[in-house]
Amino acid sequence: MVSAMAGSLSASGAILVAGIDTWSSTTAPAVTNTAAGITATATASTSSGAWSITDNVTDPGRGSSEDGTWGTFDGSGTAASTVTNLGVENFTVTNGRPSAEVTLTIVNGGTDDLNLAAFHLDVVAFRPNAPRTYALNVLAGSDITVGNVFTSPTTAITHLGGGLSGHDQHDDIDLDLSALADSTLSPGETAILQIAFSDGTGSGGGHHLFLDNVAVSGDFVTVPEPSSAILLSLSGLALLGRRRR
Ligand SMILES: [Ca+2]
Ligand SMILES: [Ca+2]
Repeated sequence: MVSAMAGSLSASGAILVAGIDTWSSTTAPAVTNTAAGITATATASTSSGAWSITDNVTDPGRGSSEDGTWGTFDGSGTAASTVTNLGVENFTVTNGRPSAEVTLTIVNGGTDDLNLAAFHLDVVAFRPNAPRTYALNVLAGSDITVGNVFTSPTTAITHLGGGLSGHDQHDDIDLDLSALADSTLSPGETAILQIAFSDGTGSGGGHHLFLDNVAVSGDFVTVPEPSSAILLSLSGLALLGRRRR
C-alpha cells in the first residue's frame, strides 16, 4: 500500500505560481499572473516615499525588461511582457532612497500541495549608488520555513554607469526556495515573501534601480486522499475473497 501511494504522486514541471510584469500601483501593485487556484497580492515601499511607475515622462518605460523571462524562467507557457515604452512596464526606486522592498503574499487556494521552486526577478541599476544589494526573506507563512533565504554580496546588482544603453537588459536572478526545510504550501496555506534592496548611498542624483518580472515558480503535487487508498485496498481484498469462494 505504501508503494502504491508513492507511485500515485504526480509532479509536473515548474509553473508560474505568481508574477508581476506590469506595475499598476506604486504601493500595492496587482499581481498580473497567477496559476489556477492561487491568490496573490503585493505591497511595496522604500526608505523614503514610494516606488515610481512614472519616473521619466520623456523616455517612459526605461528600465523595463525586454527579455520575456522571469529571472531566467520562461514561465512554462506564461512569458513576461516585453513592452519597454510605457512607464508602468517596470518598477523604479528613484533618487535618494537607500533601500526598498517588494512583498508578495501567496495563498494556495487549490486542492493540491504546492511545492515552491524559486523566486525570480529582473533588476538593473542606473548608477552605482542605487540600492544594489538584495535579500530574499520569508517574512511569515502558515507552515513554510520563515527567515532569510538568500543575501547577495554587497552591491551585486549590475549598474549602467548613468547611461541608458542596456536599460532593458537586466540581471536575471533566480533564488532557490526548494532547499528550505519546508517549502510546501498545502491547500489553504500562505507564504509571505519579501525581496529587499539595500546599500544605496541615498545621496547624489539619478541613481535609479529598475525592477521587473518578479515571480514565484513551483510545482503542484497531487496526493491521493488516504480514504480512497484504503477503499481501493478494501475492494481488492473483497475481490480476493470472492475468488476464494
Ligand atoms: Ca529575465
Ligand atoms: Ca515589464
